[in-house]
Amino acid sequence: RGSSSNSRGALVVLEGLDRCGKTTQSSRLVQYLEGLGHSAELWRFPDRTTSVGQMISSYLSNESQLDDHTIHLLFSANRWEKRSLMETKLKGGTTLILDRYSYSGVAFSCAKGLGFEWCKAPEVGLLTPDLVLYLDISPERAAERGGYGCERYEQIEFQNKVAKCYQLLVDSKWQIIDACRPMEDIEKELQEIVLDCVKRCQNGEPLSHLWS
Ligand code: Z5A
Repeated sequence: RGSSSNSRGALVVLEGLDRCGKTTQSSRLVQYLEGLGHSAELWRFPDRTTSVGQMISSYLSNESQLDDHTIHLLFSANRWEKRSLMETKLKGGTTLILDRYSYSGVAFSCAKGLGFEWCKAPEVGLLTPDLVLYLDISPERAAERGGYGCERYEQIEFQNKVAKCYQLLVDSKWQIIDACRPMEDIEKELQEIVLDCVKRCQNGEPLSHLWS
């Protein structure tokens, strides 16, 4: 419970295709952890509140056009501008639940045809998550959920390519979650996995950097 002076918070990332349920589940996870007395915050990328984030937001809503490489680097810059605060929060004992992170950056740009290694390069040196929860759903099932189709990237064919690129990023920190089940079932499964991770981090598991 809570955090002692030498324990740190966990860095937990939720990833997946559009409408897989990341936002729903990440806010429920924060509520759950806070209910247990842990310090926890929900962060999302892109963070549309910064000036870089506003450029990204206008690109995503098709109000502006940018070269694919340029927007890729802006997404990355948007993570770099939060990096030191992220480290401070984690070292201060706060668990961060992230709605998207570097994996989205690589998967979405790679799906457009940019090189896999080129896409990874600007992420090198950011903090490595302790856990990546991939909410697995087909683009067809996701499209049946509310609000699909308003932003750039929200097309089934493109989302299929993104899913394939995500598979190239899977490593030992990942857990693949069946996201087609009722919200409450997914919620329960995530609670167990995340609590276990929070405890490991409290016990001193060191922070590391992408992608080394
Ligand atoms: N992008 C990028 O290219 N490069 C980067 O570096 C980053 C991102 C960080 C914006 O992301 C776009 O930016 C995104 C990737 C790209 N493009 N796409 N696609 P975003 O996170 O702002 O937007 P989003 O992916 O479209 O997220 P979303 O719309 O907020 O979806 P979600 O968070 O996964 O799902 P949700 O809001 O929790 O749920 C969607 C709906 O489904 C909602 O009505 C829920 O009530 C419902 N739902 C949720 N769970 C369930 C279950 N289990 N059953 C039934 N219905 C459910």
